[in-house]
Amino acid sequence: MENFDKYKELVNEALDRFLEVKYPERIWESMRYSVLADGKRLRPVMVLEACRICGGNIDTAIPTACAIEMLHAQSLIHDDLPCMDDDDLRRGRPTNHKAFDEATAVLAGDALLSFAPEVIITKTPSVVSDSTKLEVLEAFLVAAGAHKLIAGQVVDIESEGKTVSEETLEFIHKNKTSALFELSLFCGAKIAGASQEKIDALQKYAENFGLAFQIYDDIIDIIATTEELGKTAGKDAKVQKQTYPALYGLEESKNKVIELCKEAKETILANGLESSLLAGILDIIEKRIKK
Ligand code: GRG
Repeated sequence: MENFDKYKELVNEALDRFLEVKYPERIWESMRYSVLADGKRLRPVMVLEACRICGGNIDTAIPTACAIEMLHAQSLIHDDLPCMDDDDLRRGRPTNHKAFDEATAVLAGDALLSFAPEVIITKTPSVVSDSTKLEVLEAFLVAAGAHKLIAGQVVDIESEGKTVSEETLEFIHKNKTSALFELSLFCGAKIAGASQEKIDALQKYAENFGLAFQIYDDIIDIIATTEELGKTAGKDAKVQKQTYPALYGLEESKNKVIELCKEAKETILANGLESSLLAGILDIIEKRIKK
């Protein structure tokens, strides 16, 4: 896919640089362990692509792209803890608390959560105005906290073992999953100085993409192996997690993913946002779901 690998390489190189090991080494090693593990880098790639298609210079968005990947890694470290999902495997290797210990994993997550906005403030080139930086920071903090990510996680935990409505399920997905895609596209577009119209279209894409991606993630939890996933397969059913496939079955879930991908694609096309990358990610999900 055009630009994806190039962006991924730029992000990996910058993450490695920003997360240089300092004293005390153990905390930085633990942060690096999870952030630099082999993830798809979807969120930072979206930051850079939004910046490019809105006419910006992608170099100016790299610190924000890295900060969002750090936030994502933090949410995965904490999500895997024994007090939450209690998972042993993530990104094809032992989870942070298994490789280090629980206290270190909690602290590595906390440290990433405060280091990420620090990176936005200290590493964003000065061609980006302070007011834009402030808007990016506000969006970052709103997404990371009780308004979004944590709200989604709390309702998700409360819902385990219960039958929930479609609205509740969408609330969880919108806040746990779509929120970081919305944040990524918003920040990339803002840094490029995009119009409100383009920002709105990207937000709509992110909302539909996020929901499609989460339902797809829940479908592959059922149909793929642990080896293919790099995390424990079949976990959702085991803990009676409320997911779209659990509530509506595989076929209806696949149809929902296809419908959401179609809507997301139409949104970018209708708003003149030419991106083979944003359209290509949707094609990959659709193709895998139809197999
Ligand atoms: C922000 C303080 C604070 C806490 C976070 C734990 C928590 C609260 C939220 C959980 C968020 C979570 C785990 C959402 C799941 C989203 C999801 C589909 C993750 C998998 O994303 P991929 O497939 O993963 O992009 P890779 O490894 O490829 O990056």
